[in-house]
Amino acid sequence: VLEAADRAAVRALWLKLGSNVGIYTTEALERTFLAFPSTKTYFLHLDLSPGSAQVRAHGQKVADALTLAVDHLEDLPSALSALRELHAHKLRVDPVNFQLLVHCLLVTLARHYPGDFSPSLQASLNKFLSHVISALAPNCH
Ligand code: ZNH
Repeated sequence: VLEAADRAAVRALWLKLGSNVGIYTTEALERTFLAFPSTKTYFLHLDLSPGSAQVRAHGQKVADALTLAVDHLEDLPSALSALRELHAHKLRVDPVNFQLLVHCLLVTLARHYPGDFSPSLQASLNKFLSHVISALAPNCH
């Protein structure tokens, strides 16, 4: 479970992001595809060219899932259970890829919110995102 200070830091950042979560998640996806090209193999059926509307639409879905997670910090495994099912059994995403996306999301947020991105915010976000990806990974619960 995340500590109260971590939860408060994540909620405060999410309030600040507001409706821009999708924009930053999309940038994080684009960075992931560029920096770690092997991640693209899961998305060969999508148009991955720069500025792609399909990547933007997928980015918005991932963003909405992250916002759902922020709204359920006390119980991520059950909030994300359907998505765990999807990623583990249907999409069969190798969990190492989750770390790559998280890395790119942190870089993206640090770039857009340099004044907020203290080491302690980084630590809280990293804990939050680690909980999210462990709730998405197979054999959690
Ligand atoms: Zn994932 C999908 C979330 C990561 C791959 N995803 C998806 C969705 C969501 C998500 C929400 C949608 C679903 C429906 O529609 O129902 N993811 C997510 C999150 C994360 C992720 C939250 C983290 C954090 N994924 C991921 C990764 C990968 C993936 C890392 C690889 C690389 N996903 C995927 C795919 C899909 C998805 C492939 C499908 C797409 C389409 O559209 O087809």
